[in-house]
Amino acid sequence: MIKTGAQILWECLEQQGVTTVFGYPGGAILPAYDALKYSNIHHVLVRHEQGATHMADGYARASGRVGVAVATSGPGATNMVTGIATAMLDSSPIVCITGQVGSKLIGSDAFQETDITGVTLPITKHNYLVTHADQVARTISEAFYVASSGRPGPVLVDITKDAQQSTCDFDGKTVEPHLPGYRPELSPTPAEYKQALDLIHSAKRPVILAGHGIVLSGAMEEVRNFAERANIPVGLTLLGLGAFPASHPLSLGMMGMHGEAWLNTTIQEADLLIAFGMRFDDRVTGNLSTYAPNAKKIHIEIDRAEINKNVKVDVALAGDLKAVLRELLPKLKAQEHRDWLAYIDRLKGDSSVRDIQNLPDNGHLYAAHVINDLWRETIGRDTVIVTDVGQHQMWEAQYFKHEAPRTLITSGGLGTMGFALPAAIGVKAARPEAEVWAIVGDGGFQMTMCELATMVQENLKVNIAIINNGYLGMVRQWQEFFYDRNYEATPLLSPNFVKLADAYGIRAAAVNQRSQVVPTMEMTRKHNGPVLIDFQVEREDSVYPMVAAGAALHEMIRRPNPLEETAGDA
Ligand SMILES: Cc1cc2nc3c(=O)[nH]c(=O)nc-3n(C[C@H](O)[C@H](O)[C@H](O)COP(=O)(O)OP(=O)(O)OC[C@H]3O[C@@H](n4cnc5c(N)ncnc54)[C@H](O)[C@@H]3O)c2cc1C
Ligand SMILES: Cc1ncc(C[n+]2csc(CCOP(=O)(O)OP(=O)(O)O)c2C)c(N)n1
Ligand SMILES: [Mg+2]
Repeated sequence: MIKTGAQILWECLEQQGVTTVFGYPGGAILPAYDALKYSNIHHVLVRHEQGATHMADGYARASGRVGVAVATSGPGATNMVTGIATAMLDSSPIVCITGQVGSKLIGSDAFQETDITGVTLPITKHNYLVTHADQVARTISEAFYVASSGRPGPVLVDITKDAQQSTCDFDGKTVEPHLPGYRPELSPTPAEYKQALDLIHSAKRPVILAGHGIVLSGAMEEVRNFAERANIPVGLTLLGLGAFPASHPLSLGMMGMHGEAWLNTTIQEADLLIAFGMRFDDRVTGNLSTYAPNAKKIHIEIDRAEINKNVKVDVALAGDLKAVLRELLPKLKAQEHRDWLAYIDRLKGDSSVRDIQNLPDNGHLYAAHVINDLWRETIGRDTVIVTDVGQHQMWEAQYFKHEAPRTLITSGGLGTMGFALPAAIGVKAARPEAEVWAIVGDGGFQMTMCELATMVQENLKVNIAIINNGYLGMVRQWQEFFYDRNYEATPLLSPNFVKLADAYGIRAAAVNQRSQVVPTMEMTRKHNGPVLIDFQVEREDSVYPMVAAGAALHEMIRRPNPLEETAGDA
């Protein structure tokens, strides 16, 4: 049947299982928007194209399906750059579709022309420029395949206006991807498996480093079986949180710059690190020259480029984590590691001392209280937390105990402020049955708060907890520690968030006392629509512990007054 490129586009997206896209129209993508009338796909009108990319990203991270964002050429496409880079750094599968000027105009500085494939080359897994209607079907099929296979990531498809308008014969069948040079399937050799098992069986002080790759691979059960059979404690990266249950006796919490002190020490004293789908980010390792000096290292990783990139390893098992663990598990011997686990328990100390619920209420509201109360309030319910970037993000990682994968969605690698609200909208669109909370700083919220209107227009109940400390808190903390408390450009004026919410028809409340936290959360739950809570917290609190840039992982800055301990850092 003869169809336009624009019609083929939506049909192919439907073939890929797409039901929702996030976008913003404009001249060069108008033929595609016009053809939406033939499609059942739901289009969410965003308020800024960055929001569309974060929504697609949140959608993907919450569901495991590919998220889709649409924009016009020029400024529409360049507004997507931050969201694409965010997805790239965290291996999130999204497909971004942009309109482009007519193919004959390319290179002429035509109205709203930007070389978006050139701009996004280093921040996409792959990108395409489509100039004929007959290229649309194959390109969409390949884009979804590349985005979701191997190490996932963002793919951009730039479609010229004439490619959308012109016609070709389309039989409606899915075109298979044809990418002879792209081989995402890898598997280790029997010798490599044996080397890994030998190291695991001879280790006395092993630790598993659990990363985001566990979630991407769907290997939660295998990781748990592995850890339990070999009795090996598990430390998690920020993006790994939820991949292994926080309440499991072998869980040691988060590692790294703001990770648990006992875990960082454990890693430094280990004789074997077994890395599962994590990439030894600098926030995780601290100073590389002093990182886990006595440990052999095994790295199970799907992207060969990550192996020996930051940390030199003794054995690399290149492949999909779930498949690799399924090979290893039948040969893995049961072990005890009693002394090592007892030693780590002593490092942890008495956890009730650190239990924030046991601290006296000194009249101040700490972000840690808010987050810990939210965790307690939502235990046992299907809850997804989406954070923005900064201190509140780290406190979330420390005080919200994640039991299941895809329950914490956060920008780790790029650390993109403005991520939380739009990503949470994407999460709610993907998982309408879940209770979705955006935990966001007063700074980051103001970067993308225009998306409140998207949330209201779409009738999505996202609960928003603004952790309002009157500062760009994480930067203020660095100024406090490393720049003689010179608080340059970090005190932050904000609008009256309750009135702002009111202007959008969103119910809102301001909270500045601990006793109000739980009742306000209960009100939020009972209310049918979205709720925004402005938590006015202690202004100059800091996240502890902290590994200063360039310091060894075990050299942590600790909270000066343990009585005011708010982090798990006794
Ligand atoms: C303010 C701030 C502070 C931070 N502090 C910390 C901190 O204290 N601690 C911390 O941990 N992080 C911290 N981060 C986050 C940090 O920057 C990294 O984003 C994070 O450590 C990366 O975790 P990851 O390696 O598990 O995930 P990713 O970066 O997503 O890497 C996943 C890895 O898994 C691999 N993979 C993907 N699929 C598979 C598969 N199927 N099989 C096998 N492998 C696969 C990928 O190739 C990749 O190498 C912080 C971020 C910010 C913004
Ligand atoms: C887009 C962007 N710009 C700048 C930064 C640098 N940065 C990291 S954390 C932070 C402060 C965040 O402040 P706020 O949103 O109020 O959160 P808080 O740290 O106070 O919890 C800044 C400016 C960033 N991560 N992203
Ligand atoms: Mg702040």
